Amino acid sequence: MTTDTAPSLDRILEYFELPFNDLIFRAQQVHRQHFDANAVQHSTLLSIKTGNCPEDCGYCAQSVHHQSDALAVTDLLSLDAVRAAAAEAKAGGAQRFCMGAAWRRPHDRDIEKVAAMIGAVKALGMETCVTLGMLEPRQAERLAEAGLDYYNHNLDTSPEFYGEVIHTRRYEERLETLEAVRKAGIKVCAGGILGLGESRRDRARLLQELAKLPTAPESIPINALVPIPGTPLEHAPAVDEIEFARTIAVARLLFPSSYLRLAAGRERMSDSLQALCFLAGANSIFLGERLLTTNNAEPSRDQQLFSRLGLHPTT
Ligand code: SAM
Ligand code: DTB
Ligand code: SF4
Repeated sequence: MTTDTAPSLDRILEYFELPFNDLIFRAQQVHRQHFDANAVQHSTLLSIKTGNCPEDCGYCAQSVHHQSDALAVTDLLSLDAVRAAAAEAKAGGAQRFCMGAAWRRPHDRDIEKVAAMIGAVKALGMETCVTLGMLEPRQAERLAEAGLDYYNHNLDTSPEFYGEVIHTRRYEERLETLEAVRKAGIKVCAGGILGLGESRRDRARLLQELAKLPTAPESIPINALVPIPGTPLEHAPAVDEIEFARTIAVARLLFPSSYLRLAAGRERMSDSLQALCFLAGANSIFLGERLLTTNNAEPSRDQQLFSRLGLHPTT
């Protein structure tokens, strides 16, 4: 989808307002035209540098501005530690290994260390993704040279609601990093979080902003807020489950050939809600015990769920 053909906000809201059965049916039709409807892509996350982040994202355990007691702050992990975690993730069935660092923007010396990690993970035969905060164009080019497959950088919410949640950077800066990543030839992973206290209109605007990118992100994570004690959003109410599934279905209609990841928040979701999200067009998840600082859905529970639903990993 290009900027010229990006749907209007009214059109997106019309999708949201469709009778639920019609919306899910349409999303499922589009999904089947572009994907094996029973295949789910598996990624595993590792926090390679945890905590002490100067940004103040209201949802995040890792900001220096919040007091999340349970957080185990670390420096950048060693290459050996990353290689071992990636090998374990591969043995657990992950196709892609995603490494996250709590930086506002990396130093060039960090980029060199992460480039070595990318090389080590690729040598295991896995796809790589990193999320390191804002990037300069030359840093994106260096990561591309190292063989990086995906860069994750989320818009998180609508431009209008953004300032309610994050005060230390601008929406435009997120868009600039996405542009640098795209220009460097790295695939884009960009999505958002539901449950920040945003309205349906904000959810529609987030999807519209993603659709306005010159090329649609290949991967779109939809996170459900994991409320973290000590953060400003610790008491934010969960999004209604039907609204959550609607958002996935609308995303499927707008991004027919992108992978839609049911990302953070699955630990608190019922199996039925996850099944509904797969029906609505979600076809990617994080697999493994941990996300970055919080627990993921239990691997054994995931196995049972996939078996009950007849889902198999993407080949
Ligand atoms: N520091 C980098 C950045 O923000 O771009 C990379 C890591 S950051 C933790 C990656 C993404 O995780 C955020 O953009 C946000 O969408 C998601 N995230 C962080 N904390 C979350 C939470 N408590 N619940 C759900 N998603 C969360
Ligand atoms: C994304 O959209 N979700 C992941 C990944 N990109 C880096 C992060 C989820 C973090 C959940 C909260 C935590 O574990 O700290
Ligand atoms: Fe830092 Fe990323 Fe957390 Fe924001 S989401 S506080 S940038 S680690």
